[in-house]
Amino acid sequence: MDHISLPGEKISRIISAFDIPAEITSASPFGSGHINDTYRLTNEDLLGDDYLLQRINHHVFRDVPLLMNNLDIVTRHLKEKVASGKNVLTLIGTKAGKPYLQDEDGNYWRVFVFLKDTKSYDLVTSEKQAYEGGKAFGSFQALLSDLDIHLIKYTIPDFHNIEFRLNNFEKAIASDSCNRASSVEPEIAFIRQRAKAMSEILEMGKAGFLPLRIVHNDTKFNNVLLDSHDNAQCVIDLDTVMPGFAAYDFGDSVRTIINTAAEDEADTIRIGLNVPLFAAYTRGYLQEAQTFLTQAEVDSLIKGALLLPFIQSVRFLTDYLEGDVYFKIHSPGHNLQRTRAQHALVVKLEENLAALEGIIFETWQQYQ
Ligand code: ADP
Ligand code: GN1
Ligand code: MG
Repeated sequence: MDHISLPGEKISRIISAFDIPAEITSASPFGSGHINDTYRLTNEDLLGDDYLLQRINHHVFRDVPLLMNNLDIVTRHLKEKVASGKNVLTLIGTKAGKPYLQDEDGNYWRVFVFLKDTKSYDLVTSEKQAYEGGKAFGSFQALLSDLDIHLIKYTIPDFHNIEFRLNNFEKAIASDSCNRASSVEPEIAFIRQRAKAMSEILEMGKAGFLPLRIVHNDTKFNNVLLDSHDNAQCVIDLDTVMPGFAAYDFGDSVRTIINTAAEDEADTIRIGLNVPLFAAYTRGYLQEAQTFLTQAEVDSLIKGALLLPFIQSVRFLTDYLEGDVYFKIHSPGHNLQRTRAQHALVVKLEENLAALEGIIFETWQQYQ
């Protein structure tokens, strides 16, 4: 065992509890997710499958058995519908026949087959990548559109509920447990100014104009794997697959695709809009989602594109105010830097909203 941040002996014991049909020679930290801890497990047989070990963050996902049950239902449904079950996450159970392991410290672990020769991008650089990502997330929603929504439970209630997020934000300001509120007054004001306008999707949903669907809820671009030719291979990170609105997924992808800089760019001057990437993503997404989207949902997509960076900024700033307890950070002030980057993106989106909406409608017309 090498490259591990947990003691080797401990991780070896965890790995050996799983029914992995291979000899594992190393476990290395992998990926850039903000929530779970991920390790790539290397197979001694270079031609055989590698595996991916994850410690599920049970402070974020409070009911891991419920989450794993969702995952099982979703992956089974996808495998039944996708030819040969290819391009769907495959879980490896424990030797005791369970889908996850709980260790003596109370941590939850699971293992997937590692999808070799794939890449996940934190930053999108080509129209091909954006188009392929759009197809992957559109087809993901389409494939789940006939699954009984009542089977899928909420792993994090109110995940994209803006009222709930704003309430938590106001509570964090009021308690100001880390004495940080006075140093972020401009960012607080930015959020308060826009709070009301951002509740449109929620209101449309409450009024029954938008159908609840099974959606992914965490469609940032690094949650789709592409192959070496940038063809989409698999949608991953299924922990937040829950009932929600189609516009949430569209908006979260756009948040990461259209931005000319990273989600946490410190130099906000570098944050701009890459409109051709947005157009390519929209083309891929609507190509697949046209089979089930209603006109009201299509009208809501642009609102999702504005809401998701906004709600993300509310969550980052709340976490900053609460002392960085939710998102992994890589430096002090990281959550504030992320907040500012999302605000810069919201401003750019606001300035260009009509043009972006025009692209969505033109693309939609082509598919009618
Ligand atoms: P997090 O919730 O922390 O974002 P993810 O499930 O997204 O966790 O996994 C983190 C990273 O690991 C992904 O961004 C991707 O690069 C990689 N990854 C996840 N699942 C697989 C897989 N089955 N095969 C190959 N790489 C994977
Ligand atoms: C988290 O797990 P990851 O890194 O794919 C978060 C998302 C945020 C994202 C911001 C369960 O996603 O909601 O949009 O960070 N996931 C959870 O980068 O909170
Ligand atoms: Mg992820």
